[in-house]
Amino acid sequence: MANKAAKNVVVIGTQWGDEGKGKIVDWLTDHAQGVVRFQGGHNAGHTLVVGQGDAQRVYKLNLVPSGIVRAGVNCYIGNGVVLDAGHLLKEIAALEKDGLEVSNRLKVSPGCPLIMSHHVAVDVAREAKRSAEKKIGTTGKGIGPTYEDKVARRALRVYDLFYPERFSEKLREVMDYHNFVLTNYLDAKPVDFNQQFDASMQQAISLKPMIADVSAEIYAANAKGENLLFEGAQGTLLDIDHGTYPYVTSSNCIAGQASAGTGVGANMLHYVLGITKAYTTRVGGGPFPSELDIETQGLPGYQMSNKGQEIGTVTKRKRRCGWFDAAALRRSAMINGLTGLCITKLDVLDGIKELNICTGYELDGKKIDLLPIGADDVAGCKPIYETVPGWSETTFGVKTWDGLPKNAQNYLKRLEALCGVPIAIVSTGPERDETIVIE
Ligand code: 2SA
Ligand code: MG
Repeated sequence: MANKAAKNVVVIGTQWGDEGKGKIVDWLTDHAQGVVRFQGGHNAGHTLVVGQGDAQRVYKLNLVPSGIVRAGVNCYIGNGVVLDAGHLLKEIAALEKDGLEVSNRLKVSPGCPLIMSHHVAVDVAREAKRSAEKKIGTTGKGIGPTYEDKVARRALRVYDLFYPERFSEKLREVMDYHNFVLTNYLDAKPVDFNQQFDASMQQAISLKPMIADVSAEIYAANAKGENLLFEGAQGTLLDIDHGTYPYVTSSNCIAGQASAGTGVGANMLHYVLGITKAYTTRVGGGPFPSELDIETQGLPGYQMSNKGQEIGTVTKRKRRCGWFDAAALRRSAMINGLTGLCITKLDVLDGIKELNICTGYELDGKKIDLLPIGADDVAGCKPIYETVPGWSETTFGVKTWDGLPKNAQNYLKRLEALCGVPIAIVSTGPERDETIVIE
């Protein structure tokens, strides 16, 4: 039986990603002994700002869980993550160069499917072939094709790396298949078997000490009373099943995946914290009902884009921006079973005279108050807005609820009421102490 004293939190993005999960995971890690990734891959970009003044450090993480920047915290990569071993080793080397201890605190599941050169080639070639309006806008990291191989039961997984003969045989078979697709359907060049095989065998040597039965390890850690944080990547509306399909990523990004993507029972997930930006952003293609113009100076969308520094951490693409969408949040609250919300980047809205909140949509002549399923219906949604007054004071770095301007408090209370989930935390800046906890 898991120790009842342990309190585990699943940190989930409730929108289209980039809600500021990394900072909150880092902040919560003060009370945790382990941080676990359970889906996605190095398409994720989590930015952490630690310390002040000259001592300030900014860490950008893709695969390594955010807990790594706290000394003594164990980090785990669960089976639900698709692993680019070369990328992981580079990320570890860069963090270790920065003075962090990584390899002795990071454990990787042998069950992770491996991202390899053929997956990247297929991802990029497919995107290139799609017409402008059909582009998913993937990060080009090979995420989709690797999850496809997993589901098709032909993926090479981390444990295969340690059996060279078997690895070679499987790799040849799977590469033949992908090279056929690349050259016959995607007008692209084939990838080289020897190059991938040699690289994988090299990576295996460095990875070996980090391989562990993550499911058993975190179960044991929890039994000792250690608190765990399950760190989501991307966001609910990018979930392969529940998101704006097909404009989604290829993993389940919702809270329940923390169980399947690590191998722990759902009863070990005690609290689901939904990280929610005070407005909405999306990077890549797909429908976005409350989207705004981000290019015209002086307009709210421009402010969100520029003040919010809304640029993809991985791909450096400009993120699309728009008003807060409460109807999308309601969907998100439902499918994640959110216990509480953490609102981030409130300060980005400082100075906007009037704020719109999308409370529902008009779809095919009917009014609805819940984001519909699938991209086609979402694309047909005309947002219905409620307008509330903004505030002129700065909320940046405010550390108490009472320190927030009245209209900012009202805005937050309105979001809470519309989404039906209590706000537990408000983040007012990237640093650890720029955080309001609501009792
Ligand atoms: P993929 O590469 O197959 O997962 O892309 C499919 C869609 O998922 C979106 N996606 C993301 N959206 C927001 N943030 C992500 N991480 C990076 C970041 C993205 C970046 O932190 O900024 O740098 O561009 C992320 N990863 C995947 C992607 O845009 C596609 O719409
Ligand atoms: Mg991100």
